[in-house]
Amino acid sequence: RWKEEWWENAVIYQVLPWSYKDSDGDGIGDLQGIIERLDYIGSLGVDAIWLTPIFVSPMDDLGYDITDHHQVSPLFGSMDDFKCLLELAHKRGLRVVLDMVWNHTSNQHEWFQQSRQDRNNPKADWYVWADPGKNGGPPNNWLSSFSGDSAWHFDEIRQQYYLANFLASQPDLNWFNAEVRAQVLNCARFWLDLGIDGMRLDAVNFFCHDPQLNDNPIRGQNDPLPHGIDPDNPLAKQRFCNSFCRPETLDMLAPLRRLVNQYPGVMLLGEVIEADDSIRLAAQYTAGDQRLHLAYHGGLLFKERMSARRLREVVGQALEEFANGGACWIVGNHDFGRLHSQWNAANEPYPREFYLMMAVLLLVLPGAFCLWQGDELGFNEARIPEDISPEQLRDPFGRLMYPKLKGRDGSRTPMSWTSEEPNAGFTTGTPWLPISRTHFECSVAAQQSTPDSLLNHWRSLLHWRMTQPALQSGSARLLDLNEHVFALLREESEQRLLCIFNLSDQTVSVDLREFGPLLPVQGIGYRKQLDSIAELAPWDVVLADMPVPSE
Ligand code: TEU
Repeated sequence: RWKEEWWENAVIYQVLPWSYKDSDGDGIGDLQGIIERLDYIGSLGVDAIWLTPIFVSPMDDLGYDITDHHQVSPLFGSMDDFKCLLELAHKRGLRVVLDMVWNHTSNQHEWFQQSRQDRNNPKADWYVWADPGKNGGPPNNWLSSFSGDSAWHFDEIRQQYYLANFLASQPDLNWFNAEVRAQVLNCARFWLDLGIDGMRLDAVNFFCHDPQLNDNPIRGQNDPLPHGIDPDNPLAKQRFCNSFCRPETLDMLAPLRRLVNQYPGVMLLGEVIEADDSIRLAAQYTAGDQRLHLAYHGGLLFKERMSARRLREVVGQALEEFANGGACWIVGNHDFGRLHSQWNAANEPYPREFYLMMAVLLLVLPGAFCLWQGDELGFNEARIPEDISPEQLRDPFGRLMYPKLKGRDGSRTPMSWTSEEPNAGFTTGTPWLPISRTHFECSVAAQQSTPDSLLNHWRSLLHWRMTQPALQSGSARLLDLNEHVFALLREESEQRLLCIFNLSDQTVSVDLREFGPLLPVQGIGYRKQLDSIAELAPWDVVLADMPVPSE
């Protein structure tokens, strides 16, 4: 290995325990199910597993609403199951990252139940409480990211409003309270002592709010709309710089980082999604050595069709903002849909070559990458029937936005293990979300036995990537070869790797003479022969080694 720390260029496989593998027939995946599939995960060639929340919760929001931070939800198994998973993962060289939800708790958490009693109890200040505004309504104009309605909810017992940036049943913790921050450190210490390798910090850019409770600025008619937000969505009307995305949060991460520094090899990964300028904001969370190691951003979550121009903009910005590392890429997850349904607002399907190319492209970008379970199989977004009723949706966000939006269920459906078994081998019971017809065909079993399957392509790329010094720790530079082409030079003292992608459905030719003699890369089945003027078929890839100048 050439890199200093495992996470710098890690591929982190995101596992949703609900949908991975059910071992007991209740229709919901569990920790024993994941244990059964560790060989599969190990065979992919990823560095770590990120488990979405596994803690005790009423499960209003997939477990992002916690009532006990120190216990595993019985829905997924026991603490012993978790310890077993951790040990067996480590045996296979897989690291385990837990999803920590510290922006809010469940309203059923005993902290909130106490906090709401009155204004003087010991936990009175643990959540964000405020008196009604001048008109007797909510204290200000802040909106919930989940409903587009007020983020404030009136509590009848305490006779005050509390802040909830997501569901009403997910009250925001008050990060300005030192006891709350101490509880967070306790929780972190508890899991660190058990030997976990990292923590994903859910909604980390939501931790602090403006203590003055100033209104969010209203977006003017001529202000550019943020990327990926529907103009009809009420959230498009505000800039969320007071209800979240506050600079105060950045300094509050230092004690957590100091704690984590006592556990060598442990990584902190922040979720920093912000509609206006996600890359810039995410980079702030990894700047210096007192914040997070990595942050994932929404740079690649745009809706328009993929193009070389757009990609150059996004990667170019990330190279600048994350000049000292810390970038983590996502192209979809349990919130943002599937790789196979991205960049496709016009609903014109891309050919198979596009996805083969995207796998290479994503794996040569500098920084870490989160691979969402099922994307290695080419899952498309499961179709939610038009006539579905809101009660049939499992995602509370979908229920709140119904019928305009139907939420995130389409990205969260179960893994497909075999093509012939009922429920694709995921469960012997009734799956908690229906398994998409099209997902049966691309099961793990079917693809393992097909040499040129997408799954085998991802696998060989992931293994190849580990052997390429320039991809492990090399610098990255964008090259301007042709308007339809995205090209990147990854450079390290031992290797100079030229990566060229045709981002169009036309054949293009690129002149490679300026790079001198080129060699096809070893260890991956791309082009045995390189011409100095290369013809690239639609969605074609060129990977070439440039000789390293000798000293
Ligand atoms: O997401 C928080 C978040 O910042 C948004 O990405 C949010 O998912 C989006 O606005 C909805 O389209 C995290 C979790 O990833 C998500 O699953 C939880 O629902 C949310 O926090 C609340 O805990």
